[in-house]
Amino acid sequence: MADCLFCKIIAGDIPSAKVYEDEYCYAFRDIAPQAPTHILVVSKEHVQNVKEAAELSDAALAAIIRAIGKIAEQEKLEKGFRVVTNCGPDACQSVNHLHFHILGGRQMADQMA
Ligand code: DGP
Repeated sequence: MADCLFCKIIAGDIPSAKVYEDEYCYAFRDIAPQAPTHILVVSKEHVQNVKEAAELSDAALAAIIRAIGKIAEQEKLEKGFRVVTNCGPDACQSVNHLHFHILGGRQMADQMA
């Protein structure tokens, strides 16, 4: 999508610290990390958020979930990690391209929000 920040990152038009890539998704370090490990896993196909994720193929959806597990292993998050996806204004979604935050490397707060 022409005016989408994450589409530009996937295309390599904006630099990013890549940690993983396959046919369906691309993962890179968040520019403003909220934990020692903070990675964004984005679908290569542009959909706005998890509500629109039903438009993706089953293969793409499965690949994204598998990628999260692979990245956690790669990043040695043996003690655990949190996966967050913000959807819409109440959730403070700031980039309207489906992405999952992987947060780890420290004890997460008991409360999620
Ligand atoms: P959300 O608020 O859930 O839509 O998350 C968007 C995230 O994207 C936020 O944690 C900051 C990150 N981000 C925004 N712009 C850039 C960028 O140019 N590069 C990288 N690596 N991350 C970005």
